[in-house]
Amino acid sequence: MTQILSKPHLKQKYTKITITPRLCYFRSENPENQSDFATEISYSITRKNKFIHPKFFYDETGSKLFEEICMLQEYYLTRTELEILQSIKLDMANHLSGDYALIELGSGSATKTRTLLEILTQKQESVEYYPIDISEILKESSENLQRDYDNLNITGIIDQYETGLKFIKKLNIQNQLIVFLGSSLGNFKPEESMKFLKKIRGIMKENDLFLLGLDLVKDTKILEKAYNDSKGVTSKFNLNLLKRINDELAANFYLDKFEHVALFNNDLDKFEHVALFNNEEKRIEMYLRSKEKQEVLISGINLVLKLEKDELIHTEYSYKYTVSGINDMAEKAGLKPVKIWHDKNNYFALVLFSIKN
Ligand code: AVJ
Repeated sequence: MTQILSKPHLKQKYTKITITPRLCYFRSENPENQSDFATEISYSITRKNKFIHPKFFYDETGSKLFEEICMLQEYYLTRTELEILQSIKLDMANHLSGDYALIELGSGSATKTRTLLEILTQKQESVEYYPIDISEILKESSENLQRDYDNLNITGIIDQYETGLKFIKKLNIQNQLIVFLGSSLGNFKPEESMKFLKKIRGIMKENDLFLLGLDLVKDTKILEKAYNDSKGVTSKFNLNLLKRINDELAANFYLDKFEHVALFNNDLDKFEHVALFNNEEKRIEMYLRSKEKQEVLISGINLVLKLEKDELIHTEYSYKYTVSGINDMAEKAGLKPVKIWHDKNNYFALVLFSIKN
């Protein structure tokens, strides 16, 4: 999960693409590219503890699989967060005095965003919306949104979060409502989350608000089911990382879940999805397990990868939170919790912060 090979310090250049007078994008000229993928994979997969960074889940196939995960019965997160958002509309509106611009980190398909846009577009004469997302999915969802709200102006930023935030800071927007939903913060380790929250704190001014969606600690069985669904979508989402390496780095990871992958003489799939809750660390841990001792040729990076039987490749952490943990985190990041909402089962929380002064 180390970030050492990403380069957030590099000066970013952006290309502006104007679609309509109310819709434009800025695309970073320095996004995640092929050589980054190759460089990061050749580093991370040759460590003693092999890993693949979770940001690589979201190619086109992976993004679609994630959308599918969000609709699964076992994956309560998306549904529950949406339920909370719908139930707090009035309350939320009362926290917004004056006009606000909406800034969203990781907007994805923007389904949940609609609940917030409904509040803002009804209250305000016009609304400025700045979605930041690394995925080009942003274009599709933004076009749909601008069709549905005629007093909405969208400036999309296609970039990684950290550089996207720097871009926003330069715009010096008054009254920002920053949102980071879906418990995406959970992908970061505690020290990385703290850095990230401080970055968000760093772009906030007096009246600004920050809405954060976090998954809460709960019964282990419920948590583990959410990441081991009966339809096997999460398994496919996880294995898609190896398919990407096969396709993009010319490797021969054998996966029978993806029938069209070129095969040798195997008649078994040699990797399996593993997800379990680590109670000490309060996180779901995802891995790909090598079902047998094997060697995988990754021609694109000139590597023969040796794997032992049952060896694990780590692919994701998904941290779960407690209310007291959230309060501690906020305190350290210089954020003041204004309000915490949750669903009736206490599965998920939405936290509204202002800056602490
Ligand atoms: C998008 C990071 C919030 O951790 O629940 C879903 C990703 N991984 N199923 C999560 C994910 C497996 C998801 N986040």
